Amino acid sequence: MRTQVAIIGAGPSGLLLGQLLHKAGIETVIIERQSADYVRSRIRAGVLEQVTTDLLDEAGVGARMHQEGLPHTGFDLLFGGERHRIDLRALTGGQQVMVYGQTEVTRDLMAARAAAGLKTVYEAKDVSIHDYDTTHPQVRYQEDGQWHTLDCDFIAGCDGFHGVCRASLPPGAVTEYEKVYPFGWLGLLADTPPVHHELIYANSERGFALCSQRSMTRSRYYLQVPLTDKVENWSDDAFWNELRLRLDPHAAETLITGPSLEKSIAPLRSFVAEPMRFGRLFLAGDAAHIVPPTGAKGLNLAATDVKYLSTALIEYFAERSSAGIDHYSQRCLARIWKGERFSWWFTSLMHRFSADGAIGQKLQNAELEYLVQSQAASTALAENYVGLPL
Ligand code: RFL
Ligand code: PHB
Repeated sequence: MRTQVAIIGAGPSGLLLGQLLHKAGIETVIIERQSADYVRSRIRAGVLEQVTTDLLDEAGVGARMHQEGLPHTGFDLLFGGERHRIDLRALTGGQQVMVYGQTEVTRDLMAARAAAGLKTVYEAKDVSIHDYDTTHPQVRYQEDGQWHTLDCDFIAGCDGFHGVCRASLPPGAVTEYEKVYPFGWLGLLADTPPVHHELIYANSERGFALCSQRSMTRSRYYLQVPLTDKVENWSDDAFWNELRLRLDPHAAETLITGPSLEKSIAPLRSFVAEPMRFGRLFLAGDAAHIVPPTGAKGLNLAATDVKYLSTALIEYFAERSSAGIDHYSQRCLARIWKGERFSWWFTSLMHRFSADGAIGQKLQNAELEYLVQSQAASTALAENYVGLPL
């Protein structure tokens, strides 16, 4: 089999890249390790920047998002038992974010790919990449017990943090920067109305909590938990009780609880691999970088990588110009590091770090008070949250 761009991974990065390239008449084949149902059922991100929604429109998959997504013009910061609204629209000259689940983005992209009759190999086994430092890269994999070879012009490594592409690079080819945080997020999804019409980011003495949502009838909540915690040790009741204790009295009283549809624990990590291009192999999305979810940046950074990569590949195939390809890594990393910085800063501000002791909490409180009192500080938060310009 032969294609122009072999895409490894059918997460949001791989699917969006496939769609943008298809629109430009470039052939792709996606090779995915998991089943389509498994990919569709992963509960992850919920907040899309304008840059991401524009890109989904450009890919021709924005219709349902505009119908069912919830535009948000602000969110609440809760600390010292009180809530303070961050007015994103007022602070950024009219910008907002869109609350629309990654599950739905994935579903829309998969439907568009199927409708266009584009090839995706699900449940591929033993995927490996070869000769990406030549003009004839190859991908090998097993499907239904048979070995296959996919010849291509380029390989896009959209295979997430635990993927095969970055792991295949020779030692020394890549520099990795990493910070692992001493806690995780326990997430719970429930068919209950959200406690508030906007998100609440809470810094409480008992640890961070986040009240998010997927629709007017579906809520997503998170709790900071020790890395040693196991999801089996958290009954739904224990989750709801702990969440109430981290909220302000009004939110705690009005919180509507119900059985969980999903509960899971995710570790928090900051990670960047440099560079993101190796000959004819490109890394994009979580394959190249991870942010802690506090700033809601992961999927959005993945989308901008894909924007830069699709533009570069379209330019290459249309004009045989490698200018875009040559600048891919540098252009992505400039934006990624700003996303990394914001995500690290917001995580540091909102979570309990037991090692920092009482002085750590006092400093956090002082910064939070400054943040809501100073227009300059609120603006810096707001403009990063809605997303920096491309
Ligand atoms: P993905 O989604 O991990 O997809 C990678 C795909 O590659 C496949 N794969 C392979 N395929 C073939 N061969 C192999 N050897 C393979 N190895 C792996 C995998 O099965 C998978 O299908 O990466 P991608 O596409 O780069 O997308 C990145 C986003 O998923 C991620 O950044 C976000 O979910 C992060 N994130 C958030 N981002 C936001 O922008 N806003 C948010 O509100 C937000 N909230 C979150 C989040 C991530 C979270 N978790 C669980 C880490 C909340 C949470 C809790
Ligand atoms: C989510 O809804 O899953 C979500 C929202 C905001 C974040 C992280 C996750 O910062």
